[in-house]
Amino acid sequence: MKRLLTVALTAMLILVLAACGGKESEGKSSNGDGSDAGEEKVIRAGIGLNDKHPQYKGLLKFKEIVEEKTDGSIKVETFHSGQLGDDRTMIENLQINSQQVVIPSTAPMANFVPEFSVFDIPFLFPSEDVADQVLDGETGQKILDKLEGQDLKGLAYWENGFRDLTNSERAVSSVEDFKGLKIRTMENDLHLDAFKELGANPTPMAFTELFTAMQQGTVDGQENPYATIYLQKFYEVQDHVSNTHHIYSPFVFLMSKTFFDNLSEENQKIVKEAAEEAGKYERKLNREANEKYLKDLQEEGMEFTEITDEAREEMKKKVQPVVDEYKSKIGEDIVDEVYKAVKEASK
Ligand code: TK8
Repeated sequence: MKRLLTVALTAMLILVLAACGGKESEGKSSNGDGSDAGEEKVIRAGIGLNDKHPQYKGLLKFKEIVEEKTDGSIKVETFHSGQLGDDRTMIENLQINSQQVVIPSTAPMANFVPEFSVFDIPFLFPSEDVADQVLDGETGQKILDKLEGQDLKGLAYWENGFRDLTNSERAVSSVEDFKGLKIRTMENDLHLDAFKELGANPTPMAFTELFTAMQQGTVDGQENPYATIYLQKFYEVQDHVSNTHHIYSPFVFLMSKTFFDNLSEENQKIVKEAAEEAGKYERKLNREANEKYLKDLQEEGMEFTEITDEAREEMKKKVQPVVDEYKSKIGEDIVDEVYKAVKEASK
């Protein structure tokens, strides 16, 4: 019932937004030759995290660069904390151009472009540096190009970061400790199956519902980088944190393809470069944040449990059957290509 109501409300909202968006673009339509000179355009940009998070600071940087370089002919309106919807809803908003920018984790993207799930392979990236090289290189670009078939334009990769487990039940130091834990996962089948394989009892859920679910005990735990755990105040409802580092989660900077295609070539270049530059800034802030916040989480009363290399190796072995199973679903070629790029970048 609740779900039906949510679906109905979302549909209504999309209709209303589409109606407004329609009017707006009529008034500001391009000249038909791809040139948008002299017209003011508005980018509605939304993210899931709050305004304290490096993701939002990065978005403000994008706004600053775009507005400056286009002399204000492109305005960027920013929305945080899922004000425009959860990741999946916002991606759908882009497809109908009722919203122009979103920066989701790559995990829910797999529901649109299966190849994105390659980044959901546990323990794929050994370090942030290797992730940067693969994502910013040819392989990363190849995967971004797949978005065009979904009316989306991928402009750059940003960083969510290495994900760590928190819960309110017990200290987790080994595979055995996952047993029966009710863990929220992102809306992604590989994540769901990997946590099942570890013995947990996972539930996929939008990020916007997570805090309440933990507060009410619908789930025992979740996994996200320290920056998110701290800045979203998850320590208020979670007691334990372990440095599982089980997945490196990229963000992907998406633009509505309809909107992008209607920009002049010059403005296309400006938004692309702004997304990349703001992304570098966001990655830097994010890395500083992730370094700092584990200590702050402990100061807020969370108990930290160290995962040894052996325990992490055991987790990796345990989920290997899931990885093997998904290889063909994701596409053998792309999986092999990413493994090769990781190896190359790790040298
Ligand atoms: C924010 C999400 C979030 C992600 C998740 O929109 O869902 O857990 O890590 O940060 O993209």
